[in-house]
Amino acid sequence: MSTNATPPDRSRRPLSGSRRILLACALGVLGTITALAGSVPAGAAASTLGAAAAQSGRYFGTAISAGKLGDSAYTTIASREFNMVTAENEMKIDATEPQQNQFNFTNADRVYNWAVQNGKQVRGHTLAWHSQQPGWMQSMSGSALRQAMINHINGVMNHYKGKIYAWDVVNEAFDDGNGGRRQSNLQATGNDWIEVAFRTARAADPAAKLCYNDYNIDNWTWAKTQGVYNMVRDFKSRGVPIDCVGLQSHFNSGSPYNSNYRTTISSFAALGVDVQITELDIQGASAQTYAAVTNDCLAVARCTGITVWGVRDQDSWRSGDTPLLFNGSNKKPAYDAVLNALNNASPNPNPTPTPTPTPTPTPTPTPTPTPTPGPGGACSATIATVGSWQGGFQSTVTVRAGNSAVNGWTVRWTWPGGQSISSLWSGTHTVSGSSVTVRNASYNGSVAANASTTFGFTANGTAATPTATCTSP
Ligand code: 9MR
Repeated sequence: MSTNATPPDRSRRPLSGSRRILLACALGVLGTITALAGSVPAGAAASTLGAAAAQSGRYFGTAISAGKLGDSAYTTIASREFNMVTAENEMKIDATEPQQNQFNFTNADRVYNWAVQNGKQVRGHTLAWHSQQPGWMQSMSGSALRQAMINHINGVMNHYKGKIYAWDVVNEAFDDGNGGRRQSNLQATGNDWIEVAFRTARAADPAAKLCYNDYNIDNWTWAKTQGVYNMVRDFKSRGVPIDCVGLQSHFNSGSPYNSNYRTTISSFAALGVDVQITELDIQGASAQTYAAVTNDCLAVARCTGITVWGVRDQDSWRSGDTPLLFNGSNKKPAYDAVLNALNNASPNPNPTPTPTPTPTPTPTPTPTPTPTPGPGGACSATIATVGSWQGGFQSTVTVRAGNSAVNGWTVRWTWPGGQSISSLWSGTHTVSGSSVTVRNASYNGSVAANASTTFGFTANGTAATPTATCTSP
């Protein structure tokens, strides 16, 4: 971690100050309550979007750009109004892993630190996407790309482990027209790339909600909406770990708001996932449409929050559409409409449950063989199952040096019952029958005396933890 701030872990639930207030009211002790950040006394209207949303246990967020954090007009509004932050570009793949295996969190941390220092939670955006890939990834394919995707998810989620409310694990993986998958280099690695991404993400940070995020899945009648709905239903039925669906909700004349939006939200929620409106902007910013969107979210208990895609119109990726809530420092009519809707919400009757960890968690207790400190250069390896599902599992292998440093290592094991590796990261592997040989990657071959490194894999078959041997040249 290189973040300067170490915030409390608030990743599991949106703000709940108002619920505490209401409870206190019922106990008749209102007069003794000290103000809670982001909350309002019962009966009074909240004066900011974040505080108003918190009254029903929800959040109201915005996209933030690191490059604008020096603009005090921008930060004044952003810090006052919102209690959730998404980095507009800074946590994307090209920003966080510009060269393969060289992670860079400089700008991502600027946004993250600004958010937590101003009392906000953070949505992570995004880990696996066909767009904004760094050049090295764009030119990859097949198992190398699959492995690079897994490695990227692990690298970024590990950096922010325990600190992110929800991650957009996979972004925009569906085709606009037909409800099928979008063609991309990631899709070409095999149709299971999305579930592998989610399983990897769950193992990397079990505290974060894991979302699938897309645009043009707002209108319930559209094929793309149905395609994503069917995928989420399938994931839930097979125990693929998914906690939420992000409806980007970029509304314009080509993709207008439709009153069946509430059906979309409630239908996804009925599958057992949260719904978050993740990138809201509306061409022309009709106050009526902004109110309708807000009320549609408020009508569904598992619609846990709304994020607008920028602070002021001038900050929007579509600034010509004037689609946001502020014109310069001025609140637009749409702002008042959203604030009123939030203030009129009844307390969420069924606030967000704690995210369920992997629905079919079978963390196999792994016997931990004591590493045998051997002669100079010796190493040991231990395989642990971190998650499993019908027909597959994911493991982490810890490679530990003995009393001397090792420079290069090889781990070998034999599968007991027909297992096979589907994807392996932080190492390179070869297979001969049931025997697996894994050699270090370029960046993790050197392990100091008594220190350790890890690699990981997903595999087909019944979870197994065979004894592994480790040798060092
Ligand atoms: O707002 C983002 C803009 O600054 C970038 O140039 C653009 C590049 O892809 O991405 C924009 O954000 C997108 C988001 O990451 C995913 N959904 C669509 C958003 C608008 O294009």
